[in-house]
Amino acid sequence: MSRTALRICPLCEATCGLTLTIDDGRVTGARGDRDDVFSKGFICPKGAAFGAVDSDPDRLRAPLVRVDGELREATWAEAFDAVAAGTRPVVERHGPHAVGLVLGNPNVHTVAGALYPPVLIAGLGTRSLFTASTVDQMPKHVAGGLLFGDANAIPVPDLDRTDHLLLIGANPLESNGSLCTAPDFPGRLKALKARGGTLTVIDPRRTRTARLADRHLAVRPGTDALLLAALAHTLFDEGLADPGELAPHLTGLDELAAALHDFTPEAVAPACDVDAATLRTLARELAAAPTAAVYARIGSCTVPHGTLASWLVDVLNILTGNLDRPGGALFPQAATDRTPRPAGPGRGFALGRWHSRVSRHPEAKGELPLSALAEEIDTATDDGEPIRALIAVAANPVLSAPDGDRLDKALGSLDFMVSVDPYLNETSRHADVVLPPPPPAQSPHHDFAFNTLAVRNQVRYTRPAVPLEPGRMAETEILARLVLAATGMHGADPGAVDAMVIGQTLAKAVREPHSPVHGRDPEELAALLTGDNGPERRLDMMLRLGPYGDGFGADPDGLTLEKLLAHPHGIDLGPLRPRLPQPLKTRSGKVELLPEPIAADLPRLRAALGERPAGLVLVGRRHLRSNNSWMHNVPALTGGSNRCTLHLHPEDAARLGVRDGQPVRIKGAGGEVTAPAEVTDGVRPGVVSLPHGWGHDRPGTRMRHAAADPGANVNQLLDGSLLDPLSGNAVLNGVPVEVAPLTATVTKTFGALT
Ligand SMILES: Nc1nc2c(c(=O)[nH]1)N[C@H]1C(S)=C(S)[C@@H](COP(=O)(O)OP(=O)(O)OC[C@H]3O[C@@H](n4cnc5c(=O)[nH]c(N)nc54)[C@H](O)[C@@H]3O)O[C@H]1N2
Ligand SMILES: Nc1nc2c(c(=O)[nH]1)N[C@H]1C(S)=C(S)[C@@H](COP(=O)(O)OP(=O)(O)OC[C@H]3O[C@@H](n4cnc5c(=O)[nH]c(N)nc54)[C@H](O)[C@@H]3O)O[C@H]1N2
Ligand code: SF4
Ligand SMILES: [Mo]
Repeated sequence: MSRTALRICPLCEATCGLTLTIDDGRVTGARGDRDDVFSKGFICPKGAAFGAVDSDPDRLRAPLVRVDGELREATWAEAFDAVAAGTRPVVERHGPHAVGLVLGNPNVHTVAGALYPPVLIAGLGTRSLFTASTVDQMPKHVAGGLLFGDANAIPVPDLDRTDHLLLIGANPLESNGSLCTAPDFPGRLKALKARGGTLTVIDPRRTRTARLADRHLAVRPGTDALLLAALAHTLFDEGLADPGELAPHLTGLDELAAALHDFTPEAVAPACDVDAATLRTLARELAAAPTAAVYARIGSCTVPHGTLASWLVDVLNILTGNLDRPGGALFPQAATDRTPRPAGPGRGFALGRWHSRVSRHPEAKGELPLSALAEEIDTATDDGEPIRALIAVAANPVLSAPDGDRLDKALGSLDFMVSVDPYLNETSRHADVVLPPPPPAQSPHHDFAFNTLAVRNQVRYTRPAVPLEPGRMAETEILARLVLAATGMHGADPGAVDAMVIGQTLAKAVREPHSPVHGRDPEELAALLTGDNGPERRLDMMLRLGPYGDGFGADPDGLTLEKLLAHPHGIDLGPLRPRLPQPLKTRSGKVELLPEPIAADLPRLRAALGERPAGLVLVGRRHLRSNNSWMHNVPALTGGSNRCTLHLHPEDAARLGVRDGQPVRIKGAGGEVTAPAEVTDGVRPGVVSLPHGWGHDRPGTRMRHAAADPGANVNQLLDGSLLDPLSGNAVLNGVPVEVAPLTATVTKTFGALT
């Protein structure tokens, strides 16, 4: 019997509502849900392949436990026994920091990943926390932390209302957007142009997004901070800096102007290959547009000056009066956000409260750089223990982080490792216990993370589209049991984790004068929660305490889980609204325009004015039918132009004697890889591009389709030493490489090596 069910797509940040067709408990089709309040029917090829992603035969069906060196299927009870037996002795003998925690990208796409990792981090008390953020957007968090006092205060471009979008280092026509949740991002860009707005794209590649733009500037990789500094300089220089209504909320405007004094368009132009006149024009256009937004993503973050670039993006939005105003860049307000506190000074944001053991990298947002994970495992020092046990949840750092070969060896040397992952892949193959979550159709969905970054305030929740298959365990329960096993409470009821969080949250809420439940009895409130299980009760609690919530009866028209369930296509909460000064948590209670760590990093940017290394530099790229490291196993999403080839410009190809389709050797500080050349003027001269997430040729994995066309791991070209110092973010773009045709002799050497 065929039926349909709604399911929010977890495959990228756009969070489209899907209508799944289900036959005999299997997803046989997916189309866009036209009634979805946010996505209104939009779907992309990945969403359309939801059924194939869901039913991949290589997904693990039962836990695996290593016995006599070999991973074998086990019961859930055996698996959690093994987790407790593997982690507890390490904590007891070597202390909490000897247990490392790696959280990968899909955690922001699951209910489980939102609700349980914070409990695990707190319960373990480990400082050895590494996430995908430090190979991605940590500079945005640090910039938000320093400017606004809150690392999660990330302004989002008001795509649907802006008159002018300056889009930097992002390719939403392939990625569908990031830190800017917008179903049908491409359609929204086209609508911007249709209403007479302008789109400028800054990218060393002429991407599909760039081809849509009114103007495309092929910047030299890694130099966006210089370019943005020149724009900000020009605004001051030409008297165009006008924060307007923001002025009372700002401190440090004069100091900012002085700090940017040297970054004239003329000084910056030779470094970034954008001429001074164009830089001035960009600045004037930003200032002149009725509304404008600067939006920069991964190409501006995964570079040596990632934090400065991210800071300058916000600075430009502020100097043009576009922060916090419709058509500019605003702070979303999600339904599960904490009860908004009254405006006023906050605790501020601190960096470097502790440091990594080996290279003394400062923590940022409680995290250490993923680039440093290998050395934190494989290098002994006098002060403190190396990581001996590792918990990896939805993470494949062997492919996603720099120098996978070193990390691969390091993982092999651990006393114990557990992976929560649906696949036996390059990382999870090292685990002693693999805990496989069910496929997405069997999981509930709510976007705790992406609703805080969405271009429209809205709230949606979908229950599992099909029931759990026999032998499956919900990922929420897997993580709750993992919390218990790793923190010395092995065997307790997993519901105890939710009950504890609910108890603590409500106890705190009733003490807060601004809370709608101030002064009430937490136990009485807990008894009011609805939902089929612990995670649903937690969602109900967050909704009810949140900015649109019913406050447990204080506002009978407010949100509850019950109300949300009655709106299966979601509830629209309106366009983004100005919120300042409420979101500010700096000690001054103002936007601090020139925070001390930023000022201290500016000399490094000034030095970059004179740096222009010779030779080729590498950048990445994404493909619409791919997603980081884990979707190459779905036949429907592979092939065609979705290939791991090295894009290089015809001029470079001619100079190097490389023909289209010929295998080339690419060499970087961390090693070398080979890939077929794809000669294209879609990259600018001097720049080559190789996508990430490939390299599926390691033994002991079980991703058969991916292994048939493994591609090369671009991150093997990195040695992990290049970081943005303020955020610890890896430098993945603008990396120097050498490229040469793969000659017969080299092929032979390679053959011998592999
Ligand atoms: N060179 C280069 N490297 C990059 C990037 C780049 O642009 N260039 N991009 C970086 C970025 S932005 C990111 S976010 C990282 C991503 O890096 P990771 O976080 O390591 O990434 P993924 O490949 O997205 O997936 C991680 C794992 O999650 C598993 N998984 C999938 N669905 C689920 C689920 O529902 N539950 C659980 N528990 N596991 C699941 C997959 O099988 C996979 O093993 O890569 C980074 N690496
Ligand atoms: N189809 C698909 N969608 C995805 C993903 C995926 O792997 N596949 N991954 C998801 C994840 S985890 C993330 S974080 C987002 C990322 O989303 P986006 O930030 O949109 O990522 P990309 O598509 O990699 O676009 C980055 C662009 O930056 C350019 N670039 C590289 N170096 C520089 C530089 O120095 N300066 C400038 N100005 N540009 C530069 C690259 O050429 C590239 O076109 O996408 C998400 N969506
Ligand atoms: S755009 Fe993203 S969320 Fe929408 S269907 Fe495609 S993969 Fe899913
Ligand atoms: Mo990412």
